[in-house]
Amino acid sequence: MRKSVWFLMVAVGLFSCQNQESNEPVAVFSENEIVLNGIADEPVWETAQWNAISEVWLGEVPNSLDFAGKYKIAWRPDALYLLVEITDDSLVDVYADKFTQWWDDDCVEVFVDANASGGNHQYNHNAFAYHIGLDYQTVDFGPDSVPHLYPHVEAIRTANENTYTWEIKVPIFNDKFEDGNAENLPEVLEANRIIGFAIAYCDNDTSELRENFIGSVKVEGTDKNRGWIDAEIFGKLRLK
Ligand SMILES: [Ca+2]
Ligand SMILES: [Ca+2]
Ligand SMILES: [Ca+2]
Ligand SMILES: [Ca+2]
Repeated sequence: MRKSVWFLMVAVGLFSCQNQESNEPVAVFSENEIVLNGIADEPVWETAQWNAISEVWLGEVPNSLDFAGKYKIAWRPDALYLLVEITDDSLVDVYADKFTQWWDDDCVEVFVDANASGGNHQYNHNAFAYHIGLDYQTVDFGPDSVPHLYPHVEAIRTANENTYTWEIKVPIFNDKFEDGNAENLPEVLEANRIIGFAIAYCDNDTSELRENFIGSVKVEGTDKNRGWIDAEIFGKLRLK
């Protein structure tokens, strides 16, 4: 085997290893408090790596003006912190009522499974699918099969023309969480913990129903809109 061919094979091998790693995002520890202001003004956002939001779960592959998205993750003992950069040509809030077809308005959707158990979470708190609307109200179904607000998820975004930077705080609650109970406490996070995680964007521009739903993880099979029911499709996030 010629040396140059051998070198090429090693290089391709290294490249695909790196790609595999980027499919399983890593959350970087932040020693500093993270101030939610939609600005990457904390040192941790310089060290955390971008991860893609590019897997089509519903609709067609959007062009980069219609939608583009990427995110970084940091953690502190009290929560995960996300920096999400979304390009979207039109922000729409079709359904003013927060509990009417919230998934058909533009929203960032964050999926977390505290113990990475996977499994069904449609009407239980084995995992959460937080739909964070443009008004920052966060909605998911509860065990009573009706939607609830989850104000423990906090978000703020800034705009630079059609590119929006969201900074989001997601405390991690386990399956003992009770809707309406003020005593729920988030888990205290520690290094090397694994959390089931995915993020997606529901993009609507001019339609009655959302036009695209783009996620961070590849979902096998024809029905890719399974994250709101099945935590099995989430990725595995490691706290570094
Ligand atoms: Ca900030
Ligand atoms: Ca769009
Ligand atoms: Ca779980
Ligand atoms: Ca949109």
